[in-house]
Amino acid sequence: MNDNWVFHNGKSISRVREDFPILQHKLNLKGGIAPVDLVYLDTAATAQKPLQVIDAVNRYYTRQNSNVHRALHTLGEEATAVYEGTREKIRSFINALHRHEIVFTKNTTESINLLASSYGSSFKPGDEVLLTEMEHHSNLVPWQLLSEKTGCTLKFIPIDQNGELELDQLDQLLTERTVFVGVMHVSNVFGTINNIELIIKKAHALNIPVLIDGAQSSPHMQIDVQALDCDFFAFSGHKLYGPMGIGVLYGKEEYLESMPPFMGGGDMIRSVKLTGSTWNELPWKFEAGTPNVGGAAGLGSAIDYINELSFESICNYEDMLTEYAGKLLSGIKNIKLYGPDGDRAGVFSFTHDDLHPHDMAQFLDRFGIAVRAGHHCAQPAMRKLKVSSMARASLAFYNTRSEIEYLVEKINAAGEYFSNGI
Ligand code: 7TS
Repeated sequence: MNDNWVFHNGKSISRVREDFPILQHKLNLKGGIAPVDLVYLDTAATAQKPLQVIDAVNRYYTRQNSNVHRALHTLGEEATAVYEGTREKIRSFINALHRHEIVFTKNTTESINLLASSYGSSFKPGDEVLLTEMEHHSNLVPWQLLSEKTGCTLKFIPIDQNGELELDQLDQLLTERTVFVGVMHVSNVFGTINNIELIIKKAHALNIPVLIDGAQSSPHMQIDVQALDCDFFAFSGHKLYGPMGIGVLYGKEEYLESMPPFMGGGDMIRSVKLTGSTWNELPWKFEAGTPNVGGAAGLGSAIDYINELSFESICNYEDMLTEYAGKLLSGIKNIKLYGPDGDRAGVFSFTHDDLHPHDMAQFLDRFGIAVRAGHHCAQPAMRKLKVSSMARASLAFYNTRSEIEYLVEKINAAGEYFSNGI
């Protein structure tokens, strides 16, 4: 056991864990079992929040709450500064060229719906949208809805049994009919890190814009949208240690400028007559109605928190944890671990020969271990692998090697418990 990692700012892993109140909290289980420590291994679903984020939301509602962009009073100016300040933090965090290329949404799902409804509104029958078979439903269903509306066709880069993209098919799949490419950066099922650089390069050679779904990559990898040269990048604040209800769509200025509004209402207009309206400039053209300013306050604080620990330091620690977890989990008898053999993210989906993933998740829960079980909102990928459900452990920098050892111990115990015919 070696849990003595120290982050860039001198904080040890145990000190970092103290920043997360929920990790200090005992879990009250059903059935009269004594309260247990939480072992949170479900960060791919949502990340826990440090006190700094919770405090920022609290501070916003206790001292700064006001509507943005419209009040001339002090509080209104302060709330606007908080909201727009977070936009700048995000710009810098993903290295976008302009602040107005950062559009606030509710989450990754809304970012992709915005894009499909707005950018996709000009698609015609015969146009092709290229996705992959591993997409989360949120980067699939909005395009299916668009296809029903516009008659465009959806095509898919296939996946193999390791949950990796068959990129040798890319040249055939990208055609003169392809008008858009959307691909996830990191798989929330397999932990695959997709070669998006290659996909972007090949799509751009044919002048096709590319969306990267960064829901699972943005919290665990340094993102540089200019270096990637992606045209759109979507992610969720709640997976980035921020509050729920705030997300981001990054888009290159030239594309966002050309796109019609997603929703109509207050703040997104320049002038309104009964007979028609004109639109506000970027990014507000896409932000109709009162936004989630408290969420922005929390997300800004989450980015400050990450920067204080240093993203590089976080990534190094998570890489070490991921390698350790991969080694231990792949050594467990009777489980099948999905995903690539080599480089991967800290997302480990598995099935057990003797018990259903839901039984596995419920068994682990009795020991305070939170893992997800199910189809992980990626039913086509599961179907391709002929699996209806998987259990999934996912990591973050607040996890420890001893937690992984505990998980492995209890997976083994679950196997024994169920193979004894109980
Ligand atoms: N894209 C990917 C790759 C995801 O993993 C998720 C959520 C989404 C999009 C949607 O994010 P949202 O914030 O809009 O809901 N993934 C998961 C998961 O794996 N378990 O719960 C949510």
